Amino acid sequence: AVATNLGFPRIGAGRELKQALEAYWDGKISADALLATAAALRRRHWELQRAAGIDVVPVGDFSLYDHVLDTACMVGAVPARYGWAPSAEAGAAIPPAPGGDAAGAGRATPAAGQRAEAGPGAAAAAAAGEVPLDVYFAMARGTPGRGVPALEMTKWFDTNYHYIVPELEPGQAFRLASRKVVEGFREARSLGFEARPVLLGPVSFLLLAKLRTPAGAGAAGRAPEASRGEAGGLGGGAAGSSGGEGVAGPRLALLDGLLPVYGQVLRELAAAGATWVQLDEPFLALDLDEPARAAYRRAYATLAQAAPGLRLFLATYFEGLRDNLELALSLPVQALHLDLVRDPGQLEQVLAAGVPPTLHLSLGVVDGRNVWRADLEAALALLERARDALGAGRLFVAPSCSLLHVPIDLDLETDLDPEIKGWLAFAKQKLEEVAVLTRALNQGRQAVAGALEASRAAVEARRRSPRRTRPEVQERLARLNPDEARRPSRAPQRRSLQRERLGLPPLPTTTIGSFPQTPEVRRLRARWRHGEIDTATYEEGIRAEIRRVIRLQEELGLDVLVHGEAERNDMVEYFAEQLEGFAFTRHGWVQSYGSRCVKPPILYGDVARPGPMTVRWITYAQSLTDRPVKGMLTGPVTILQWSFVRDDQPREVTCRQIALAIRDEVQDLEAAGIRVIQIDEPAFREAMPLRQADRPAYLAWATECFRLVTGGVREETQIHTHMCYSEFNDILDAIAALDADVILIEASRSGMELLDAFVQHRYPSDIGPGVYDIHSPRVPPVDEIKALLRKAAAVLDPGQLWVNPDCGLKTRRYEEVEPALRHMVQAARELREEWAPAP
Ligand code: THG
Ligand code: ZN
Repeated sequence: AVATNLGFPRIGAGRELKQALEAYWDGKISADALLATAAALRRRHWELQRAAGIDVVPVGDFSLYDHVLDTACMVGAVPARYGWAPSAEAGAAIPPAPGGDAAGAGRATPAAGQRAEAGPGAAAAAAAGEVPLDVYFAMARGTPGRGVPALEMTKWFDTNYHYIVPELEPGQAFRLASRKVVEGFREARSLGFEARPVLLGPVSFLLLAKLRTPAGAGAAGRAPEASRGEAGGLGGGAAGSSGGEGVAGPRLALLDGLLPVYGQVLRELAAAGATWVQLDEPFLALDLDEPARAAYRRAYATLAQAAPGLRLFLATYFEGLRDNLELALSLPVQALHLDLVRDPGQLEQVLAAGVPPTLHLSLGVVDGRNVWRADLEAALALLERARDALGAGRLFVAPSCSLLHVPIDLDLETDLDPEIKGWLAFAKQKLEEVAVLTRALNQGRQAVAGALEASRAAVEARRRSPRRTRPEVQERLARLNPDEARRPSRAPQRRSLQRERLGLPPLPTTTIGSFPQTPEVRRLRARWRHGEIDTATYEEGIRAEIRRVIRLQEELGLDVLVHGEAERNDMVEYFAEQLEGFAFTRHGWVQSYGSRCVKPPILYGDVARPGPMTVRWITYAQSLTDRPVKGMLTGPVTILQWSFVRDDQPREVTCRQIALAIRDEVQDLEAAGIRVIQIDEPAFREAMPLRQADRPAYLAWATECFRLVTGGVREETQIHTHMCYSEFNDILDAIAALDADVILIEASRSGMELLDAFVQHRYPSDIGPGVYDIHSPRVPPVDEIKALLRKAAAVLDPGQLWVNPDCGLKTRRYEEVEPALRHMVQAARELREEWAPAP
């Protein structure tokens, strides 16, 4: 058996890539310096993987921004607005692209930089016609100065990683326009590594892309930075959607044009000496219809012929093959990777179905999505079963998926509680586990007896640890009564009661919760964290900020105020830090998008709330004004989804525990006189299972958890929720079942089209469709806001409508926020006049 890895984190243990990228974007370092940092990281990461005992390392998994964007560049799918003019001629003999003024091109390409690192060989001519570095970044981030919007961005399956959504057009022509993976392979080879190039497979590439349709407007998805104008006229779905004909058909029609480019890449890789190529096809483990299955057959029949002698390693992950098992086993590839963490049972199914004699299996037995140390005994049982059936010579041992989604090295966590640290493994440790398992297969268990014993002891220690369990939490869960997750009446009945109590006008105005985090606020928190100022000084600083934010909102004339969240960093981290059952890392960064990272908390035990978390700040804010101030909380599903969670009990049990803790906070806020409480669930949609069949069960427990949070409040207490990053069409019944009084959503970017679903489902509660896009610094004119509200009022009852921005204001500056909110309030006032019933 061969120890292998499907992909490694890119950002660097010290976030070196983040720093280099941001310095480059700021004009502080050259392209060469950025590319040198990237090359140094690749080399360091290959060395780390080899030292951990990995026989075959991945290449091409590295990216300066995102691997889906890399793939779009590889196949020359660069939308015209980036000013990169592909030549009419096809193939390699293309003259250098003129660059075009949208992108300020002319600097080195990523491939050129890697080439420099890889030494001589490919000459400058090979760079001809390749996508330049600044075109690449323009696609990722837009060009704010010139107003060229970025490509959209959306979640990579059910992870917290965001990919850049390729934008294709009907009849899209493809041609080889980046040799990053070929150059990467040469680079690894020249450094002495046995490497397997990794490509995003052609079918998944098309299913992840959007098709620009000639007619129609509006675009879903998002791009949280830089300027985005109207992405306009895009249709189609992205990760997580089915490959249904209605949606995916037009994209899959591009397959025949795409395959020759993949074929060319495979031939160039073979010529460079590659023996295996990994093709990632996560969609092969999702719901597929017949046209999508046919696309898989066609694609792999073609690719199998493209480079005779080159062996194809087809990687599935994030789900089991289930009904696609026969299809997967029938494709003409030489290895098939299975995610045995998500679906351990599929090994037996595959063995029962009959593994073709020429097929290798790659068994993903070490969890690439979570941070727990593996149970080597259990993993080995699966591996030995496969070895006994197929022979060790036909096996790869691997993590379940790319390690992109976990931090790099547990050894750096010197402050972590040693007991909890003993339960964990990050990327490096996971690869060591893969190596141990491979040795056990090849040389027998006795060859790794020490490691197996250590694993057994760690598993046992975690199982036995009193740190994991809190009897009072478990008893409370066991005693839960369905009535606790229910308000006595439904939202429409509560509406007038609440509006009267709160003294709200029609079209009430509010914000999502956060106000700009100024450098002063960030510095205040940092100085307190580092012990440079005492708690009293810190708290007075936060109170001063709250005073400022409340005054500003009163002056602007907003109806429901917020305290501004100056005391919070990341919302999930903020709540997790105040709950029992979570641990935190110092260096456990995971890439979220581009240079941006998150440091997910590690939820290891039963969750409890030792005391109130937000009451102090909210009641202080409420003491400053007569207008209602909202209590701001993060919902249980989002805390669950954005943390590393325990794997020793179902997610829904963990989620209920979090819900009970937040419920207690809601009760305390209400008891302290807070009349409006908002429970944010931005991750509600993305936590949904990838397979259709699993969704109803998820939606049932997720809505129950939300209602568990809010179910204890009085009729007159108004519950708000906010969701972003969401398409609501397929989950509207669940959203209605949340029984919130007000839902504040992102809708401006789609020109209120997103409301159609709420209309069709006769959504019963109030809706605040965001009236301007906070992800852009642009200040929306009053008339534009009024036009959006008119659109909303044309389809909804105006008495249902709220007026608010589409997301929190944390990342914006007051220079933009103040005039934007002023316009928003003005728009609401003018429409109230206009719509007031005639006297
Ligand atoms: N919190 C968490 N997960 C998230 C989001 C969040 N996932 C989805 C979405 N929001 C991701 N968006 C971002 C936006 C900004 C940053 C990261 C993810 C970001 N990170 C800082 C950086 O990389 O410089 C680090 C932040 C820090 O110092 O804590 O800017 O809101 N959990
Ligand atoms: Zn939001």
